[in-house]
Amino acid sequence: MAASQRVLLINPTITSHRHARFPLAMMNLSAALEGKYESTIIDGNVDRDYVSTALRAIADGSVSAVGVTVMGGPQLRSAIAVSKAIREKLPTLPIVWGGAFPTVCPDAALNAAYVDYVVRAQGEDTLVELLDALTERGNLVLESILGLSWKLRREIVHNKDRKFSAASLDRMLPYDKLENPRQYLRNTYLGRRTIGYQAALGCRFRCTFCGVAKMFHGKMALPPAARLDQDLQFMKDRFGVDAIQFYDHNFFDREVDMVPLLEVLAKYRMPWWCYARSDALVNLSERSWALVKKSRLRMAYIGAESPSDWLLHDIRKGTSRDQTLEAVEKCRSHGVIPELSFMLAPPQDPEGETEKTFEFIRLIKRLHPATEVMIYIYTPLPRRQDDRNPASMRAASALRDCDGKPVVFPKTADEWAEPQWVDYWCHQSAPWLSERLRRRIVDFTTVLGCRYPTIMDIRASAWGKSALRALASWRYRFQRYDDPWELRVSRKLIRHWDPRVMSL
Ligand code: B12
Ligand code: SF4
Repeated sequence: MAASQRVLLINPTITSHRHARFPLAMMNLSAALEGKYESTIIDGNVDRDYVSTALRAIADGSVSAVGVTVMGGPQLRSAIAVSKAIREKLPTLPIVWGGAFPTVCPDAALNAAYVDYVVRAQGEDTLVELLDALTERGNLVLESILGLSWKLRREIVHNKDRKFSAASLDRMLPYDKLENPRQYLRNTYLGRRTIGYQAALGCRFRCTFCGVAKMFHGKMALPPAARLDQDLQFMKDRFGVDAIQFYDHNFFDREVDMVPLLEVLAKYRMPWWCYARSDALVNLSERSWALVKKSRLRMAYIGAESPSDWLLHDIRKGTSRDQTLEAVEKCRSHGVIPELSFMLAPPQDPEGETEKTFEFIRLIKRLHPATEVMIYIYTPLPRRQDDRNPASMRAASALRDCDGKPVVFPKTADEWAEPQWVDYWCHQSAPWLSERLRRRIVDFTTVLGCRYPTIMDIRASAWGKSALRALASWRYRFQRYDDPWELRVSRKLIRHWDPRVMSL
């Protein structure tokens, strides 16, 4: 592959144009390729005909490899569609998958005729080395590329993991590679021109259920304050950005390291949103809370997960029920909206834990009604086929479906794209969830969402939200959640959003 040849980087459709944010994975990869390989980005969130665009781009033979970013769930389907189309048109063109799905399920990804290489976890260095090996630049051979999974005569080979790297914190993102970067700025409840941005990399925790832990293995790096300052100034001057959604896996790290970043944010005073842990917020000093307030943090997404300390311990979350309550109180007293996410119906006691969580949510709503609540089903990550760790093997073999049969996870990308597994990946369903319980959770979520319409939905009118609230109040008060058909209909009429699917 000559330097003039191109790598096509594709972000398959995952959300509507209205909710599209910068395709950060592709932008980071493109920045890493700079000076070594040319790259073109196709974003299926803004280009709804991205498959045809990709086929046109490869037609003249100048593209030497295609990189596709893949999150499990709906994006897997779009990734399959574009990869199949490319394979059909140019069967010898190498197709590389990377991102959350292939990192967790490299075997399933490679068990597809339209995927040649899987890059696990951080992709920058692995992709460059893979391209070097494919073009026979230097002496690199596939066996030596860390973080790569590939096929050797139909056998899947997983090379060793690559070590965590903070190198991308030194690179500016190539906004000019995108067609009209301004189309990614969104009117949200945070601001008129909200941007999706990642400051820090990774997370130092290793919660067993979380894909981030599989990607970073407990490693994390914060950007220098000067870098954050430079980026915010750039985004403000260039795009007129007035609000930020931080896509950092976990924004609040050790307080001493956070203070310089909070000082930068306090300088810009743009409303912001981020992921946070309850223990970090609870332990923050009053001085730092003052900075948080000054910087205009509007909402913090906190993985509360469960009110049961045994489950929090089981999933190695490292936080407790009391810390969740304390974090809610801290947020309330400092003018920050806590957005709590919960994982219902764990396989150990789906019904009991679900009812307990409903009660806990009701308690929190009494303490701080503005708290936002995100309800998911607990869906543990599938075990990698070569993972022989006794604890993960035990946990996997303990999973049973509603009929008591062992849960068998899909072995191919196509199987993962089937509706029940898309739902699994999106935390909407699980094999041990009975239809009755699934219905009850959906009904509770509907009643709760109507009784307390989300502030993130700026499309529904104020009167529409008030009507929903009034309509849902008796059901919520008397806990009559079953079959709230009138709320379902009203919700549709009012065109109320589901932030779990859309993001802000
Ligand atoms: C933004 C985002 C979204 C957006 C999508 C973007 C948009 N609005 O335009 C939306 C809101 C639609 C979304 C949806 C979902 N998301 Co999401 N999302 C994220 C988030 C916050 C940021 C992703 C990002 O841009 N990261 C920054 C880039 C630079 O990192 P990256 O993507 O990991 O890329 C690096 C590597 O993975 C690799 N790489 C990635 N792609 C490729 C491709 C190639 C070729 C190579 C070589 C390498 C490579 O190299 C990159 C640079 O190092 C992440 C959390 C996070 N901070 O990553 C969750 C996250 C990826 N989402 C996740 C999930 C589960 C989902 C959902 C499937 C379910 C859910 N309920 O959240 C839904 C699907 C909903 C639906 N449509 O029905 C999980 C994945 C976990 C897992 N088990 O795999 C994450 C990690 C959140 C979490 N902590 O659980 N999401
Ligand atoms: S703290 Fe959050 S991001 Fe980090 S491993 Fe746990 S759940 Fe994942």
